[in-house]
Amino acid sequence: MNKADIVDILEDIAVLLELKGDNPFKIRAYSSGARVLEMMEEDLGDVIAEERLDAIKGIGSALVDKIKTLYATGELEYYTKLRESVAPGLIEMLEIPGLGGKKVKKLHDAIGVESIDALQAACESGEVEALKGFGKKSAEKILSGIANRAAYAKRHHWWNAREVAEPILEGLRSLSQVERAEAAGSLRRLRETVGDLDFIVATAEPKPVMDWFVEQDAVQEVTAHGATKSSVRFESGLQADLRVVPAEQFAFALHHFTGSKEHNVALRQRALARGYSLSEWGLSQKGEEGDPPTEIPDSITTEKELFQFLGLAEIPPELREGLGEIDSAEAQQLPNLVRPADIRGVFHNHTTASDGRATIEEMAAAAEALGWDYLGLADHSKASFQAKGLDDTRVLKQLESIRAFNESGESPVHIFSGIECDILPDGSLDLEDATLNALDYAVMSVHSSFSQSEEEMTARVIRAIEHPATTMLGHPTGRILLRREPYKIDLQKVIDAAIANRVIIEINANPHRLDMDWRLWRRAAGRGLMCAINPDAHSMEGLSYFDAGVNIARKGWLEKEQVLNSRDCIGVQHWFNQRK
Ligand code: DGT
Ligand code: CA
Ligand code: CA
Ligand code: ZN
Repeated sequence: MNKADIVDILEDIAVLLELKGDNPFKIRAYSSGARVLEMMEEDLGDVIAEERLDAIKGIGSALVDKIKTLYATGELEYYTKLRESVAPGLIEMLEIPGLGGKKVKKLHDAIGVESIDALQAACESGEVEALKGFGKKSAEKILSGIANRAAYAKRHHWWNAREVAEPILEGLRSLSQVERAEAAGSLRRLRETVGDLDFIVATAEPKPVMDWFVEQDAVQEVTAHGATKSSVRFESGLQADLRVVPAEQFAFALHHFTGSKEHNVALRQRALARGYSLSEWGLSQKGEEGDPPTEIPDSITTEKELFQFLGLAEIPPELREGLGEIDSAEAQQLPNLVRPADIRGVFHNHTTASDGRATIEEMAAAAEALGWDYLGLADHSKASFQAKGLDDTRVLKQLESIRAFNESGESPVHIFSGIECDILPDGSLDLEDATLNALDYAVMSVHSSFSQSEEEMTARVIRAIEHPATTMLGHPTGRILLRREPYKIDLQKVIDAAIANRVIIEINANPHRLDMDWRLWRRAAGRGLMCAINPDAHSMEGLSYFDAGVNIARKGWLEKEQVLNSRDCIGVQHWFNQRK
């Protein structure tokens, strides 16, 4: 078992012990042991092999054997037994944002709740707010946490959904009976989260295709197994629908089940206005008097032909949200969307200097493998102490290392030296001006005091944007998809300030963030806001998240010119210099 998973288990043990009301010193031993292990720079395998784990400060003797066992076997009886000794309902309650082990135990001891439903009832009846240490506000917070959890549980991050979808699509395409197969729905529209997967297959022999689909190894439950539609559920809770159609209906079915509903409604209206009715089965004449409509061609086999028949340019799936794409397609003014191949480097990434897992050299090698010209490194600043953020001295030391690396000529990838500098609660910056000025660029981000009022947060971020050293604003709402709501902030004012100060806003491409949201980009970029797509990579593999960021840029109607990452090294340097 790898180190990160072991850290998770040690943290779990601490929470479970809290739930049981165990000795606080013992609990702390696990949670701080987890911290120490997480921060350990050496390879865990080496440390274990050389019998040096006991010598590491902060890893107590009770933990040493457990870490070794987990590393060697991936299992730990103590942990399994501990989990079994706690009511599953209590463990589930921990998923409610804001509820930790201590609070759940208090609630359990005081009013005996052992499930989320019971807790919800106790909040609604006023029992929780009457408890010492809780009050009306926390009862309300628990209720909204329960509501969010229910809504979140139904959806999945696009990145994970795609990982499930890809092998299914390959499997379908490899069946001899399958003529065409595509994934449709929100996955194809590149939405940030996906409710369920939708597959469309063209075949003359549905049965073996349906059988294959419901018999896949990963299927946990078959919820429908019909002649034209089947549905299954995987272990993660993600569900998938498969619809099978004859080849001549494929383009219509693919279009219909790609959606969105809003887009479909608009396209159907357009068809009606021209004398046709459009459905997932095909096009037919309405049979009303008036001008006889144009003959329907013998076959429409692609979406492009369908759009053309209705007088439109082909609308890429990611623009099909009913947000004006049909008007643009009619005027032949759809954007020429930025593509993954346009990306020549990314800017917001971490190394082992703060909380990343790879060195400058390793990150550069990963960027080279992606074919990039440059890579921006932006480690955390000191206020992010839990991420080992850098103080001024360490920033300047890293700058020296990056210079030396560039000068060594050992890599074709140019490293831009940056920083992800904390925006402090009052909007001032976490590093000296002289330090920030010495760097190529600076990403400013909020990592603390998330519960400020909207006025405070907006003023805080705008103050940072107005600082002359600011190049980019990082993850502007702090949201974690399906886990943490955005903090309160007036993004329109932030966008105005960014445009006025020529500050870039990033699309944080981490699949759990995708922040700033795609819904805001079209208008903002139209008004002159520059975008940067940043994977916020904490490892070599993390760089590949840039893809998810390109998706969001495309959903936001962005063209290459509106994305700094499409410029070459000189173009980027030029932008940075201009800001200074
Ligand atoms: P999801 O699964 O919630 O992430 O979102 P979608 O868009 O994948 O929605 P889903 O799976 O319910 O249905 C796939 C597509 O089928 C949807 O985008 C549009 C089409 N569709 C489904 N129900 C309706 C409907 O009632 N009216 C229309 N016009 N289209 C529908
Ligand atoms: Ca779907
Ligand atoms: Ca569906
Ligand atoms: Zn950050």
